[in-house]
Amino acid sequence: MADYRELWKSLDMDLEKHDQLCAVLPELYGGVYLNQENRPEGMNYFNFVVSEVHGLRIQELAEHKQKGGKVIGTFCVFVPDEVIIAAEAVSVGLCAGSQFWVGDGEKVLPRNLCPLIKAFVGAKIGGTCPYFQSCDMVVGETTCDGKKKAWEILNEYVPVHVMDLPQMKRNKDYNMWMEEIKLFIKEVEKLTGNKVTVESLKKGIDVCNSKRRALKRLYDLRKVTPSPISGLDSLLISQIAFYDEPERFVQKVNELCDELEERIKTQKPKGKKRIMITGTPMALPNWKLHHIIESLPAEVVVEETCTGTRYFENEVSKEGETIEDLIKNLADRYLNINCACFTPNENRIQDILNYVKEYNVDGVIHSNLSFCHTYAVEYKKVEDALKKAGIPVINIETDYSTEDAGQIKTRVEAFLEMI
Ligand code: BJ8
Repeated sequence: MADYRELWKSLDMDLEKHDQLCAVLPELYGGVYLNQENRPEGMNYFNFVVSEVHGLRIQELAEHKQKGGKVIGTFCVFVPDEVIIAAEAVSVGLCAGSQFWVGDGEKVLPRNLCPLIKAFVGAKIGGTCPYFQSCDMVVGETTCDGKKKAWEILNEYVPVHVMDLPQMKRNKDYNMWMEEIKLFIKEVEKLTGNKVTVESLKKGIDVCNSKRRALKRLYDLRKVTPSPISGLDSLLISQIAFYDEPERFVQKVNELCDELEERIKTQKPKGKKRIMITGTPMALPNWKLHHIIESLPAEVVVEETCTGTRYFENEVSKEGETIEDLIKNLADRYLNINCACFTPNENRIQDILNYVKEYNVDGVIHSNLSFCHTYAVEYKKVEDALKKAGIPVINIETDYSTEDAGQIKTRVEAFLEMI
């Protein structure tokens, strides 16, 4: 990686602490990713993106800002990126998946809280995430209680706009969500000085839909037995989707898919168990569960998570001639995401059952970040439905530490034997 210290300094980062972070990532990445055998050539681009994770993309953001552009950080797949793109701002996903940030988060948050929340707050207050440091505004949302209250603390460090996400999906909730999108548009227009027009919003819709289509194409290829790409590599691509330049990302994913289509023609059976992961999101660099599963005779073939299908399923329609029409289209697509923060949330159960068939799944692992109550409570519904369908399922609750890795491996091993 080139020398980016001046750039990081200009972002007011804690360089010493950041050095410590930079020192652990290559080893972690090497151990988890580069040891995989027979990886597609197309993964070289994504290796490069990781090697430059705090470099080249940050440089691009800085150049955008030098030209007067704005950078907006998000934490949830309900925030419509289309609006951000329409206002010529850049969107970056800020969910954090490393234990490195948890300690700083615990300085201002209770310890018995979801690690994802502690990590993103810690990343900001420790000044060790250049994406966070590049943001002119971040967008929170009222999903779980932990996040909802964390915005108040985060707002002391960076301007936060909170979108009030309904918790049910009745007509009045759709109307409320449309109002929230309108408020969000106003806020983004105020920040950027750019008007969101029908034309620019349609362009934003195009960009986001093309990203969804590329990811869907990748996931469709995973339906083949054996999958032509590991779950680890697919997870990495989903994680990178949240911050890479969208058009380049789409091109690289499509190039990779071309290669995978060729692979499928010649590959031989591997006899691995096909596993679905469902549950809480896995933010970069949380590769723990995939790594454990794929170190055993199993492959992860689909993730029903926000770093999986919930991020890309369903496109936004471009039909309509007014901003109001397009806002309705956005609300329709986004309120179709089935997060456990909704009640009831039967459609998530249906999604899981559908994916079991579509991806030819042998067993399901419910992955729950510690202290995430919505997903933990919803597990009962998931378990009941899968048992009824005759599909083995286990629940694994874990955080970002590595202490329980051995214990999880033993449980997954036993689960695979039982399938
Ligand atoms: S749409 S899953 S990205 S809220 S932070 S809810 S893990 S306790 S991230 Fe999420 Fe949006 Fe839902 Fe998806 Fe639980 Fe942690 Fe809360 Fe979390």
